[in-house]
Amino acid sequence: MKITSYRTQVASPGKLLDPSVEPIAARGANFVTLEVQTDAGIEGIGYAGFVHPAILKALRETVNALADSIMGEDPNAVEAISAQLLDLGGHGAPAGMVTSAAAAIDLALWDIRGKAAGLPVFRLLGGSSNTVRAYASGYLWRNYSGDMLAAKGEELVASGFRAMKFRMGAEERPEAEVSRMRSLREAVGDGIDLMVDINQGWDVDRSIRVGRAMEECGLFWLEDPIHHQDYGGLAQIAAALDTPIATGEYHYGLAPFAHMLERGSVDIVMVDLLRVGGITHWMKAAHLAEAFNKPVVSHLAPEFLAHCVAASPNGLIVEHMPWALPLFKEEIRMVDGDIVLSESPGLGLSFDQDAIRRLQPEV
Ligand code: SMN
Ligand code: MG
Repeated sequence: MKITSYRTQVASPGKLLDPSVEPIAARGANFVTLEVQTDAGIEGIGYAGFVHPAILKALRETVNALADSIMGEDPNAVEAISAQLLDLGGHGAPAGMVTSAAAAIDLALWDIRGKAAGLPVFRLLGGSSNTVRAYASGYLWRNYSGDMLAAKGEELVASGFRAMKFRMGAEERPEAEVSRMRSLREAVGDGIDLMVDINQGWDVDRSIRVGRAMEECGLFWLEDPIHHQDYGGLAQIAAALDTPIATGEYHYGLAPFAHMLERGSVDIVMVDLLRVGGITHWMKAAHLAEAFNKPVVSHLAPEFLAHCVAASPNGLIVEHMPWALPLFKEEIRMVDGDIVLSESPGLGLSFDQDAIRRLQPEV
């Protein structure tokens, strides 16, 4: 089989959102879609994105340049193609935009491989269960009061979620942070798992102080309390708190995962699909975490990463973040708070071309 052609488009599902209510999502839900065709008549799809609209044009050009370079290649050669594409980005540390663009191509190649084998990607990767736990993300923002968190949390439980992530780190006083959290815990009850994401907003002392105070609410994890490259600081926090520390989403490539695991900086390894370099590299990070006896969890892109978490023996839970879903004809199927993967060959997804046409960015 040979790769014969491709097409990229841009789309901004963030346009569907109200920027005064969901500013981060409205600004960040922008994508370059990719369709890759082969001489076997099989087409694979992928995307790069979660970027500011200002970056979209350059990202699309990068995907185009990398895709141009693999015409005529065998789509099964995911390792060789990925190495070749990352090499084009220069030597040394992974280059951000090139890695994301290479990841989009890697996704499309896995889609083609699955379709050629007649298997959904999670089975091609060696998984057997089509069901994987999920948590709601992208609904409980940092600017929400305790009452808003409680109301939205109840809504998420009513819609079937059994776990959800909220954001903290905006309050001056630790007591105010803990009180927001108490509002959410009281609203959803003890049976719901709660994760909290600080997005690197604290320092080590504050993380330990507030982290200890929050332990009464029984957190599932505390995510990115401090800068992602402060391996020593994260190790201090992980040692001081009973709550597991989740980190990893900000890192590009595979090597940082080895460093954080060796240093004891992480309890729950979070891997971003586009920053790590696609499915090929996401699975390597998952296996690395497995060797350290640590669970792995996804970051964004649930429509793709549910396959990877389902296929990983140490796969714990999928972040159900809906930003890219308007691009696809298919919806994510949920039963009792779990994602149930489709048995369609490949990634089980197809782009909704009408939606992509409607979602053209303004620039
Ligand atoms: C996050 C990352 C990127 C965009 C929005 C939110 C957050 C997460 O860190 O973990 O989902
Ligand atoms: Mg996060």
